Amino acid sequence: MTVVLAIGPYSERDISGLKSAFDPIFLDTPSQMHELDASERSKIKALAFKGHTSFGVNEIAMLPNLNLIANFGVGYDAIDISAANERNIKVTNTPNVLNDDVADLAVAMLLMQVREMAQASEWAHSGNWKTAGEYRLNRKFSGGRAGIVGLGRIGREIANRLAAFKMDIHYYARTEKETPGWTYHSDVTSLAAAVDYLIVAVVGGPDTINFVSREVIAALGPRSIIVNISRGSTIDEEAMLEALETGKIGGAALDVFLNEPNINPRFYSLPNVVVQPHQGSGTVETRDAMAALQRDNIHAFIQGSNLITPVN
Ligand code: 8YV
Repeated sequence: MTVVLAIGPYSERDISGLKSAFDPIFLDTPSQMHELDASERSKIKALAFKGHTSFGVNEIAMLPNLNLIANFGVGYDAIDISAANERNIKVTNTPNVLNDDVADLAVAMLLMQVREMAQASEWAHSGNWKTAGEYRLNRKFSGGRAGIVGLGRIGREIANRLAAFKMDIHYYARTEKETPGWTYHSDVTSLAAAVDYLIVAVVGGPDTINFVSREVIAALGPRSIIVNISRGSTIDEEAMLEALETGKIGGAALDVFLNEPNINPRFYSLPNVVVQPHQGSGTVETRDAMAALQRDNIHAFIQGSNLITPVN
């Protein structure tokens, strides 16, 4: 029988799905592998991984007979793919099933920011509406200029939604796509200079660290808004914080941060930032679909059939 290890902050639903499929050993974090003795660890063939704690060379070395890492999530930047390749370990992820939710949240956060919905809600909740009058006028959303950084599966869903808001769509991607009416930029700084809203949907990992650099942020104007639903690492966070604090950009709507959940406390006191707790894919329906795809990949591995969504 294939021994499966499950590491990560799994929900009760995920735990019962994994239990009935594989009866795995459960750990909350990779560091808890030290609690298993060497003979237990050597029996583990497949890992059901969830979360954003790094799983690198040292962690892989603790599982000498590991052949599969099935990641719960489309982004697998926590996993060292070169280290996995060295050991011929296959890695899978959960693409596509979360595109709608993540794109929905990106658009909702942008709309929330532009229409000042949190502040306006507070205005009504606090009774100010009755005592102090109407909430201040804000800004028209439809018809703006949107720049998508990364026109992959999720970026395209975001662009499609913003196009329905009659926005002028600009995008950066490694290569130009078949997108009539949308404007391609081969570099992110030129994209930033052309738009009101910069929506970051590029993959995380070593290749995209600070992809939205200080220079890119400087190319945005004082009314611009940055949305990030990818990874905290894709934006120069220090440069963004400075730009937000000094009014060089208008605002940000962020679902992802460096060092989650211990995010930089400077974000807490910024009135021009919408902060979400990395919940892009966080609906019951989508998390169920992600869990099912993770299990299906493990089943395929056990049966010796083709993996459904391999990444290496
Ligand atoms: C997480 C995500 O996977 O899919 C991704 O890349 O960032 C999320 O959906 C989720 O938070 C579980 O860790």
